[in-house]
Amino acid sequence: MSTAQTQQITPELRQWIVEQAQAGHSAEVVLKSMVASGWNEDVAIEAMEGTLKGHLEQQAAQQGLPAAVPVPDPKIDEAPLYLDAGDRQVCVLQAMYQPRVVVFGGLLSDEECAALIEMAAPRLARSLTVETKSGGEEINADRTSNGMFFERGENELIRRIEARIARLVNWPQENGEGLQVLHYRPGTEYKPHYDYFDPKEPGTPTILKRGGQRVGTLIMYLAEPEKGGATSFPDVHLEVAPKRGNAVFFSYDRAHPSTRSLHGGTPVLAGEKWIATKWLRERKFE
Ligand code: PD2
Ligand code: ZN
Repeated sequence: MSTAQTQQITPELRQWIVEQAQAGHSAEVVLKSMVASGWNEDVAIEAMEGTLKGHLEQQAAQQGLPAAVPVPDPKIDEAPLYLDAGDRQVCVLQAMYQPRVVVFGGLLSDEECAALIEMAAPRLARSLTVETKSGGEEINADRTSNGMFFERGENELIRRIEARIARLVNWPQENGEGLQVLHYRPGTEYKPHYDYFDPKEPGTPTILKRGGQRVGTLIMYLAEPEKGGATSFPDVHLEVAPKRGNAVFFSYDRAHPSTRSLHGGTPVLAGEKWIATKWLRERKFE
């Protein structure tokens, strides 16, 4: 029998791991000290991950936070420069852990961006947001862009992009809402908001019947404004430039501000901004 199979993760070990974290020791230091005292590295990593995750979840529940759920997650733990998205290699330009934000380069080709805009343009209308009081839709003064939704799998291009996204963020295609295209003229913006549905609003249970909560967002830039129009994350003072073909992905594992997933589209100051947004749900969206 190997060492990894014989070493047991006991309650005492879990307690010790929590104490080390509470004392401010980094995961690296704790791992080194476990390995130095004879723990197999894989067992030590498993013990630390499982223990700390469980501990954080327990604390969150004590504070009355909604339970954390699995989220889409690009596989970037080994810091690859490119990810295989099936029919395209996509560049990983930037990553942040809290909030989980990943910026991709070259997710769409210039031709794909142009084709999406051309197909969406005749179908644009003033953007609506889901009205959480009733579960219906309303015009929202915080969102001054024009927009439209494609049906999921509506045509060959949409199917190709949806398959690429599913592979990139490791999330089933069927959990995605239809792709939404938004057009911002100078002066228009999308004020900071959360993409998850507020559990306190009376219309939310109705919305959640169709696929559960939103757990991730991918914003793809189709046309770049000359000035302004970044996607901002005010809690962490991050701004992502709206560069054509690039995209910003972020996830939120509970419907709560502690995810620091507050984000907005800053006002376009010159030129026009076009984006396509893919919102990802917990379960099949139908
Ligand atoms: O256009 C953006 O940058 C933006 C900002 C915030 C888009 C969205 N939210 C969205 O589509 O959810
Ligand atoms: Zn948003």
